[in-house]
Amino acid sequence: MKNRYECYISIGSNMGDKEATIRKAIKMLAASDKIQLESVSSFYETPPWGKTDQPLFFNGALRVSTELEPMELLRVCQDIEQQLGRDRHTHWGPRTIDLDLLYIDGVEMDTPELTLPHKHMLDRAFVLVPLSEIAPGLRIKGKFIGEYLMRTRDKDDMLLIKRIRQRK
Ligand code: A4P
Ligand code: MG
Repeated sequence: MKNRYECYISIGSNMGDKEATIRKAIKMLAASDKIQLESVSSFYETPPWGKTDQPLFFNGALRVSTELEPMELLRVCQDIEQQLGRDRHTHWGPRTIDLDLLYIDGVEMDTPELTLPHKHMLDRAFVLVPLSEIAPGLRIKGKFIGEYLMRTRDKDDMLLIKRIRQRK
């Protein structure tokens, strides 16, 4: 039998109709017969991190279960980004949609194409706040998500937009 992976994915947008694009991306992921959508966090409006002279983002987090290998899942995410008009130009710059793989249970890797756990996830409130909603018990490098979250600076500037779906 094939391996199944439990994967956490971060989703973000700061161009166009952010909420509609995020919803569309989630639908597209869930439409794959190899990917089961298990949980979706609330969406948050978040101040831009890294490159600060750009519009506010919408961010959320997802949990999926899949038989796809990590690189295959990344390709599916990149495909969805492209179909939704993602243009890769500025590093950390504005984007219609961004799907990042955060964490895959039991997988650690560090290649230019894919680093797991995601190398900036533990410093970013826009990742940790939605993730802590859907994975309060998740431990990364020996610590709970909430412990990393307490150390981030930008967590109080995040605004909850709406709960879009209850956890299963
Ligand atoms: N890559 C390596 N590891 C991963 C991974 N775990 N998940 C490679 C996804 N991709 C991974 O990504 C660049 C390369 O990273 C890809 O070729 C992939 O193979 P990209 O999406 O093409 O480019 P990018 O997103 O501009 O760069 P990067 O470094 O991924 O930026 P981030 O980290 O995604 O940051 N502020 C707020 N509030 N909310 C945001 O969502 N996002 C960013 C972008 C900056 N500031 C933000 C937000
Ligand atoms: Mg990215």
